[in-house]
Amino acid sequence: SPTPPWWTSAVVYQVYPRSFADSDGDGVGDINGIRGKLDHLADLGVDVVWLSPVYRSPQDDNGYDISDYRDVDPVFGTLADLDALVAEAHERGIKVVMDLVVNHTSDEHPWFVESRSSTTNPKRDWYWWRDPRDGAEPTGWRSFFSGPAWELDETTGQYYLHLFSRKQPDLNWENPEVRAAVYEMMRWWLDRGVDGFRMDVINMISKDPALPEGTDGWLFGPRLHEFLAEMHREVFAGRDADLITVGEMPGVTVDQAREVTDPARAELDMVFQFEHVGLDHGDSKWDARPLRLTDLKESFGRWQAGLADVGWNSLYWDNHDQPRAVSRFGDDSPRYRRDSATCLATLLHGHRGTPYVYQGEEIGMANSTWGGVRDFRDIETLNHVAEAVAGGQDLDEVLDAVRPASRDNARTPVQWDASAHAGFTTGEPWIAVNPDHVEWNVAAQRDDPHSVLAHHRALIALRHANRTVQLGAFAMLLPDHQDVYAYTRTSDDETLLVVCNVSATPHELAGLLPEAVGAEVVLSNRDHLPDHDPAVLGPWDARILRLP
Ligand code: TEU
Repeated sequence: SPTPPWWTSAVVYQVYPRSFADSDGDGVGDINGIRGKLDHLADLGVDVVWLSPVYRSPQDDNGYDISDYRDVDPVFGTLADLDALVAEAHERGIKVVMDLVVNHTSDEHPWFVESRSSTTNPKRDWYWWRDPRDGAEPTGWRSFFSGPAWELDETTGQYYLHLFSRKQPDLNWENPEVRAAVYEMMRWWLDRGVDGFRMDVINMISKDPALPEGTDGWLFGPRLHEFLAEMHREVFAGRDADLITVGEMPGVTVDQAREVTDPARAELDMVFQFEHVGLDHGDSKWDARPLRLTDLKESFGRWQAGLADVGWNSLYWDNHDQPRAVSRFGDDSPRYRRDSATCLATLLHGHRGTPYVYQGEEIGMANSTWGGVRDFRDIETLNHVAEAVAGGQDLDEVLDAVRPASRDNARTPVQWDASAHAGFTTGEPWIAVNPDHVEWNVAAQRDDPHSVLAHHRALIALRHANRTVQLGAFAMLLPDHQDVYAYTRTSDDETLLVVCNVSATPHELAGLLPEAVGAEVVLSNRDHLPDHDPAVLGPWDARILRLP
């Protein structure tokens, strides 16, 4: 069989630059701050760093609103700083992936400034402009960040489309000039030495020009595959063996993901799907409900099976949009925080696919404590609170729903040490540091062989070393068990059994998985503890075993 792509044995680490490390004391993380922490990433063993956007931006959505694709925002540094970061990462064998946000630009991007200037401007058609319908918005589409997805521009009397904030107008990919400009910009970055792209909401770039109501109008639109294949030809052809491309795709189905990641179609290497992060809430992300482990198994199991022969999975719990997994799916109380963080990590990293570690996840960073509205920074959160309160909801009830779900939980500064502001900045941080940093920080875990950090190091090393973890076939076990998540990975050489107790209730191993009793332990999160009993899965016990 042909050599598998390098990213089948790789682990990616996501940096959210604003919250990673601040080198100049302005309270906002920056590129030189990242340069200063590359040894932490090398020590962890990751192969790739994905940088959330550092391009020039008014920062309405923390950089996901770009006003210049070919420059670095001064708050993060300079293009020269970025070149140095890429060179220093490469010296350590770490690749660098840029965030590519091309579903929309900032409204301050020169393309949009021109486009809005008149109905006859040559760039008018670069965005989605429409006349009012019955004196109001052209469609009933809603913005992800509350309110209608259309904004009236007084100058010309037309509406423009923004699926996200009104400062993030959607580009019109129907226009070939738009596509050519994007591809040229992508080639420019690859020529500069970057190693690929994480593509923001890339399954929204094709809209149906008839603008039908509902998600059919803009999600997985009629020309998506055509655009991705064209991008591959125009940007990646001939150089894709060394690159990694991952498309962020809210709402993507297994079948769609298999098509997009089928190597024969030459579109993308892998996608981020959203099913598992939708299992613990209702239609709205603010409507929390408990996760049923059986739902998680049904979902992950279906993705593993669906992409077993064609395509590839990406694996993640955390990113800059999601609350912290240890608080959400684990137990962040002092008693179980370490064990549940290492258990969740083991569960995820044992699957077939490319694991993504989000900054702070490697030390078990948790959701923060939030008081009132003034503590939050995130536009999605703030717009939701404003809309809900304007609609008559009680502020305290709205805040109760927002605290565990806000994206800001992922955006508190990385906790490097126990000092003031966690060693993140010498200035005033742009968002408050989680008070738990005095106990939960990188310095406290670096030399502790049983820390969450050490456990991540071990999981990453195992993926690098073990062909079965990389490519072995996946089979789910115990699909109906409420607490224990178990599966095998099988290659020609061996069968590994991954067994995780996703609860604080102990379970006898012999009754559940007799083959596990006495099997060789490849990796365990609790076997150093005095109360450890090999025959019993303790609270949040997680093991990777080699079956005889
Ligand atoms: O997010 C895509 C997206 O659909 C978000 O609305 C996400 O589902 C939501 O934040 C979950 O609460 C991407 C980026 O990751 C996000 O940070 C940006 O705000 C968004 O696109 C617009 O660029």
